[in-house]
Amino acid sequence: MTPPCSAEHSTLAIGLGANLPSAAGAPLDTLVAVRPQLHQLLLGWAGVACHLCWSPLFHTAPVGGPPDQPDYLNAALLVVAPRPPSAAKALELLVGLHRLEQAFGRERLERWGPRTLDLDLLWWGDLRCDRPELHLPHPRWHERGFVLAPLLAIERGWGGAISLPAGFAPLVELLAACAEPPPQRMVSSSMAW
Ligand code: PH2
Ligand code: MG
Ligand code: MG
Repeated sequence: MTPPCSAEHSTLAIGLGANLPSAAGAPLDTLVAVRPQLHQLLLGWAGVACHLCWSPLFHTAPVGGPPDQPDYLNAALLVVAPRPPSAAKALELLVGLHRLEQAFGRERLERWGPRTLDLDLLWWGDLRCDRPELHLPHPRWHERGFVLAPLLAIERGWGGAISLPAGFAPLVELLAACAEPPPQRMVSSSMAW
């Protein structure tokens, strides 16, 4: 498969996470259920078919938040988006991501607390956005194993470097610098979870 970088396309990354049951079931059921809905959201948002690359699922130890929260399931999604990145379009997508989180019972009670579903916009090309509701690139994406390990799995599936925003080290170096315990790939989940 071709790595997603060309003059007409920009790469957008989304992080997915869950560590509480939702109406859909356990975190695995939530992520399986949200996947086609997220696909639909992105098709509508882009206005044309866009190429999606899903990572495998990873079991990850919680980072931050209350000490007793359950482990997470995390994944990442790369979208080869046909438009030039813009803050207005990014904010439009953020609204859609928040709607999906709410549809799966997301409650915002405490920072980094447990959640039924978290959908984070990580970056969109080199777009910078510094608004209270959206910071791009996401300020911590590059130091979190639960984000980096899924992205690296996508990269390895391609066999070529995925295009990161300017100024970041390669994924493999970023992951090696992480202090967290290494995320464990879910053995039963293929790329088609
Ligand atoms: N999300 C957080 C805080 N801590 N830890 C793990 N393992 N996975 C997450 O998705 C996660 C977290 C805030 O969004
Ligand atoms: Mg998050
Ligand atoms: Mg979030």
